[in-house]
Amino acid sequence: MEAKFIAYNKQSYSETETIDRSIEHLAYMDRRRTVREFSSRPIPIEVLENIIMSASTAPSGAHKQPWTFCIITNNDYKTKIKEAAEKEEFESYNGRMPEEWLEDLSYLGTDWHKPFLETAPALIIVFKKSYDIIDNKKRNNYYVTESVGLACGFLLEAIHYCGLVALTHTPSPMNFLTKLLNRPENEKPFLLIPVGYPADNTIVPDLQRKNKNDIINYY
Ligand code: IYR
Repeated sequence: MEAKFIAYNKQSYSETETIDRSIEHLAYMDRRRTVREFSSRPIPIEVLENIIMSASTAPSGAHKQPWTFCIITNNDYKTKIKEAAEKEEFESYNGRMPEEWLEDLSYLGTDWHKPFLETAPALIIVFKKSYDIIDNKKRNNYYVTESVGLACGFLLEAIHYCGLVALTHTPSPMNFLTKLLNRPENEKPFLLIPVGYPADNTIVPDLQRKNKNDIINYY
């Protein structure tokens, strides 16, 4: 394919403005928390579409955009997903997860019950596509996990920007979603993200984030 280039639409800030923006953005991002209790207040479909389109602005290997998003607002689907996820999670919490893993999770208070899969007004299920099918031919995608991970990061930021909250849920194994949602063979479930407004008086674990010295190395 022949490359076509256009002018980059840049934004210019002075050094002080850049510093101020970085401080503001850090404070804003630091307010994001994973939330497990949702209000049932519905989210306008336009909002769900826009946050997904924000996610889809993420960079991807060879710009293949190897992702699909399913929006679940239908109660029957939510119930089916909850039942299937809890069945897997029950097995995970009762034998599949090693002792160390359970110990690492104990302070978060998670267990196999997943009520948020029904209470959240919307579930966004992210699928990764290891290949595309174009004119009946398989076309490879690249750095699929990295690309879809980046898109999910963008999605979480968009959710936060809208004053909504989310939970990055990882029922394991997740292949029940492929069947339930009748997804094609080239799509694999990646993350299940309930999205909504936080329930009144929601509490979150009192976590500390790592500090600069723990995560940054200077050379
Ligand atoms: N998938 C399970 C277990 C779980 C695993 C990790 I790592 C977490 O940070 C939280 C939960 C669940 O969703 O409960």
